Amino acid sequence: MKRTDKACILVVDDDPAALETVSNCLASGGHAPFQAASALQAIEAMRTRRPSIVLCDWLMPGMDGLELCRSIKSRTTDPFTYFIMLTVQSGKQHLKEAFQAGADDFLCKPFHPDELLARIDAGIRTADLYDALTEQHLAAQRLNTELSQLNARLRQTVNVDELTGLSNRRYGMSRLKELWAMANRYEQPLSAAMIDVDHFKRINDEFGHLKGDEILQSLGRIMAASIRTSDVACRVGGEEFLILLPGVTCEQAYVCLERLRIKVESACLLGSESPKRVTLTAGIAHHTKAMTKPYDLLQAADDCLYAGKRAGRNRVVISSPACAHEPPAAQFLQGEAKADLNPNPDDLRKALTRF
Ligand code: GH3
Ligand code: MG
Ligand code: MG
Repeated sequence: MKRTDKACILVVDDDPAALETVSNCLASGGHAPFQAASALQAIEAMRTRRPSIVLCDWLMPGMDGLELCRSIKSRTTDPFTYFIMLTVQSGKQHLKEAFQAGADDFLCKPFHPDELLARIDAGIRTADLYDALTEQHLAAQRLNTELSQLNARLRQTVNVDELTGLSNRRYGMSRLKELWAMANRYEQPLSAAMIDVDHFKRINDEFGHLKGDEILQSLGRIMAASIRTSDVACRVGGEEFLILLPGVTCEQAYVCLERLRIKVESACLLGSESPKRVTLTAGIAHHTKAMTKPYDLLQAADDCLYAGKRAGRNRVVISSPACAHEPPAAQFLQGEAKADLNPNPDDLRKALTRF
């Protein structure tokens, strides 16, 4: 809690005459102290007024000045309070005991008014310095929190595609490098699917760019819902997507992408009268020992994608030489030369249910 008054001084003494003497002396120095006639009253005043300085008698009935000092100094969450012990106990042992209890200064009664005012000034300077440091510390903490939030947002924007909410190309490429290294080291399967929306330019031309954007957003949602958490789906270009499937063979990837293709074909319709379907073509490649770099995997998937485009679109094409265990049906898919022999996706799906 913040103080109500920075130079607020609390005088604590069970002797009303002593309270008056000290208060008058402080008033002569331009201060406006307030009073407490016991340690308990002082504790209540600490809570409500937040004084910078407590000028306290030692010997009081009930809680004495030493205990009050310990109690005030043990409250680490409160603002700093400069504690001056004002006592008739002038021995060095008493002085030592007061400082050990946390007192910041020690003054013997009877005191000289100038000395009391000089010590009060020193106390105000110290309390002000503590307040300034606390303020700086709080400001630094606020700044740190803001910075962490900004950093989290920055990390998010650096890796996420704004339109679809999927990962972006940068993130996809960095994950590809990691997954490629894992596939090499542990000889685990790794498949990649390049996906391109069919005739998207026509969609934009016919229904407008905004509708085109909505379609891309729907595709993003469908893709995100269709993959496993270990898969990585990202938008790599305008209407082009990449899905990385670690631990997944080419045949399993085919089943996954074929399911996605069917979902998109049935979910994304454009126009109300004789609605047009949005379709996509996908090319799948599988990590092989013959490949020397991650780009080879993307290139192989891209080759399949374009073979699929040439063969009539709305299909999934797999790069069969890349498959560790080539499915019988995949014989139709070997190489670009045979691309137009691509089977009807339904026939291929039936054949692949065995895998
Ligand atoms: P194909 O079946 O051969 O892939 O034909 P296509 O028309 O999809 O391919 P093309 O590369 O000729 O056109 C892609 C279009 O995608 C052109 C471009 O205006 C559009 N496009 C790219 N980025 C965005 C985008 O963020 N929003 C929208 N609405 N359209 C985009
Ligand atoms: Mg396209
Ligand atoms: Mg394209």
